[in-house]
Amino acid sequence: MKRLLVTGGAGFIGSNFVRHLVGHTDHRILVLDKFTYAGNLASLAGLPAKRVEVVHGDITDAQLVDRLVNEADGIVHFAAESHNDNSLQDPLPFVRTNLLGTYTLLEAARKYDTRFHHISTDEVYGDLDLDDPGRFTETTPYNPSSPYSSTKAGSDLLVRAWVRSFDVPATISNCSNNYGPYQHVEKFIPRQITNILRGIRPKLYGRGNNVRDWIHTDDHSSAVLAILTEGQIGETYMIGADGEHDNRTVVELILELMGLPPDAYDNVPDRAGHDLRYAVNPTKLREELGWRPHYCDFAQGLRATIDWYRTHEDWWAPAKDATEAFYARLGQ
Ligand code: NAD
Ligand code: TDX
Repeated sequence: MKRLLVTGGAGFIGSNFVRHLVGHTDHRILVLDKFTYAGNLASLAGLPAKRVEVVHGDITDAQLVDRLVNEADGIVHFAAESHNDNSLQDPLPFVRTNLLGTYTLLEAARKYDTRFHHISTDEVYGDLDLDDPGRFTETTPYNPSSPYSSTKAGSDLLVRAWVRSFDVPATISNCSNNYGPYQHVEKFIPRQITNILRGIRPKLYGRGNNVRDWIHTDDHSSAVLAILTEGQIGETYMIGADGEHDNRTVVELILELMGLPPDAYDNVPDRAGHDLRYAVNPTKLREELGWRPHYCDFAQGLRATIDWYRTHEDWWAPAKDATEAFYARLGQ
């Protein structure tokens, strides 16, 4: 492949993937991003203009998508409305972007027979009990809980149908919770780090027993590149790095790493329909493609992430007040 179209390439994970491509391949990269509140050109700063071109546009714009896909040898589709709490307040943008946007890209991929990789989430499988010994696999039945996860589940099913009915050469990956630099301050880990940097107490939903399976975003990117280059067309791959922790433990660890007492946080009202536990079994990816995560020590990855937010206030400060005003309206 020579020229890759990366949708949502100005977001948290998409921009990481663009940097990963620049460092590990010689592809040219065309970013298509709407620059919603979550897109940030500063996340792509410093990349060579010869390799990375940015188009400001919407994945539901069929004419624009047709033109860009016609020029591309492959598509990696990250663009989405991505935050559960937003989807509980206003689901419509999730339906538009995650469903209609994916449909629009698939139709163009079908027309030009273009390699398509769809980025999805472990949330499409619903949640697990805390004492369930199992983890999600590629054959776990879909059972999404929130407007966000239901639209991601719908987008996965569109991809599967376009593979089966129209032979679109597509793969899907379902990844667990990402952390690392450039993540929007609405999300759990950066919200707590930047709260502490601002002198605000971290906010834990409910009792904080909910478990998430954390992976560093660099590891997500290396897994996506492995699937894009070596994955079997029509297949789904789970991406995870054996990083299960409950939310209370994560908040306590952030407080400890930032030199504060472990109980210096507030319990706030729980999220509606809050999924209890996510856990990913990445055996297929490890055994079939030989992929391994680089970040195996969560505390070390978290320390580096804290350092990044400490030294990049110019990147996150513009979004902080509006984000906290949103949570204040919800009492969270
Ligand atoms: P993000 O919210 O940080 O970024 C999303 C990007 O998509 C932004 O740059 C935004 O401007 C762009 N976008 C939104 N609507 C668009 C539209 N209609 N047209 C073009 N661009 C549009 O999200 P993220 O956390 O980087 O997630 C990226 C992808 O990874 C999503 O598909 C998400 O479902 C998936 N995912 C995320 C996680 C996670 O932990 N964050 C885990 C698994 C999977
Ligand atoms: O302030 C908070 N306090 C809190 O306790 C916030 C923002 C969150 N939480 C909890 C809710 C979740 O149990 O922390 C956990 C993580 O929350 P989010 O960062 O909102 O992530 P989550 O809802 O788990 O979804 C994330 O992972 C899967 C991404 O946002 C999705 O895009 C991805 O699909």
